[in-house]
Amino acid sequence: MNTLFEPATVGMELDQALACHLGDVPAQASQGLRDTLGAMAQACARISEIASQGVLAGAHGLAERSNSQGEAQKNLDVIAEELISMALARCRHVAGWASEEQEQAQVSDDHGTQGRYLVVYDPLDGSSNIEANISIGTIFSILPHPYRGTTPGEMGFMQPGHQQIAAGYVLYGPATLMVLTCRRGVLVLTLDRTSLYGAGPARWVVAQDQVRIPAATREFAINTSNQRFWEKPIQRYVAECVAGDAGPRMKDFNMRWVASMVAEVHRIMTRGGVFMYPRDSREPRKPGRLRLMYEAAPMALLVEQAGGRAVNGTSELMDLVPDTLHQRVPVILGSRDEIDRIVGYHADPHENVSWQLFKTRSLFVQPQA
Ligand code: AFP
Repeated sequence: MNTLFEPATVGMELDQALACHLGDVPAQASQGLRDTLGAMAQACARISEIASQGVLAGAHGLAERSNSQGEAQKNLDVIAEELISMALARCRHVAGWASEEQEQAQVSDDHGTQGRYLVVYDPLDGSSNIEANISIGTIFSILPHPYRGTTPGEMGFMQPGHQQIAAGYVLYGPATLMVLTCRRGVLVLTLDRTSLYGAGPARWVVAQDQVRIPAATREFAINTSNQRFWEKPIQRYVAECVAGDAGPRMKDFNMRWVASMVAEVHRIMTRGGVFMYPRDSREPRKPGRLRLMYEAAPMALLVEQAGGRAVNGTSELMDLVPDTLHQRVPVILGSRDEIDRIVGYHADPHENVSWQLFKTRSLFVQPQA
């Protein structure tokens, strides 16, 4: 993990570390955000406990229903959704929430008008990996309730990523980690699993603070089985990486694809890299696979807070104003130098003529003797 220095919060528990990060925020607002993040943290600790029990906790297999997107739900999707929505319903600072698993936004029965925050989340990202025992995660975003005193309608959720007050993910891997930001740098906390079996709340302990993503990298992540459907700038960028030191980049690259966005982003947080789920021509009306509000935007805030960049190819992801809760977008994020290059390719007015040159004249491949 790239940290600039060993900050004072390392070794602190979640609420104490948040108090440090939010030292400049008025106490009432600070306490509201701390309580809300604390509620999310406790729900995710429970998800971790169940996920780590696998079939023994009924966490595998398909549920007998589909989500609002018509996607088959896994048992753990349903369990995670119920744990998080119940935790948010009990939190007096949360006016409403929206989930990948629910078509409509939910309004809190008790705090719908006075709650400060709206929470948007993907309760379990990477579900196709559950039975394969590959890392999965939860992604969440905290927005201001724009019309306090009234109950939040769906329009209240339609805020660009720049409006986020906080964002985070929980990675259920060999260790369970929570990575979050309140716009004052990126914290990494480790779940102390021994606390799950005590009488008190789960303990999250700061392992790193002020994480920095290296600007340069030689590692990229994309599902290359979709290569023939990509737009030219992505085809060019990936082909140049694959060409390695024999191609225009004149250096070799490494590729990864876990099919779990949370795991990919966390690898980037630890050593840099590029993650791409670009638009492709399979379904021209579908601008991408990933959701703006509860996947792209929270990850964009985290990546940018750690010094990286997050775009859709031509615009910063956090500038995009959602039209609908479940809107999809292309996602390209990670080490800033590489994202800058990819944005440059998208802006290339000559349709990548230089790349065509490499392909046809093999400038970098020595002719066979
Ligand atoms: P699931 O939650 O359906 O497994 O999707 C995970 C995801 O949204 C994201 O976490 C991955 O990066 C991406 O989809 C993987 O998509 P492919 O299966 O098309 O590679």
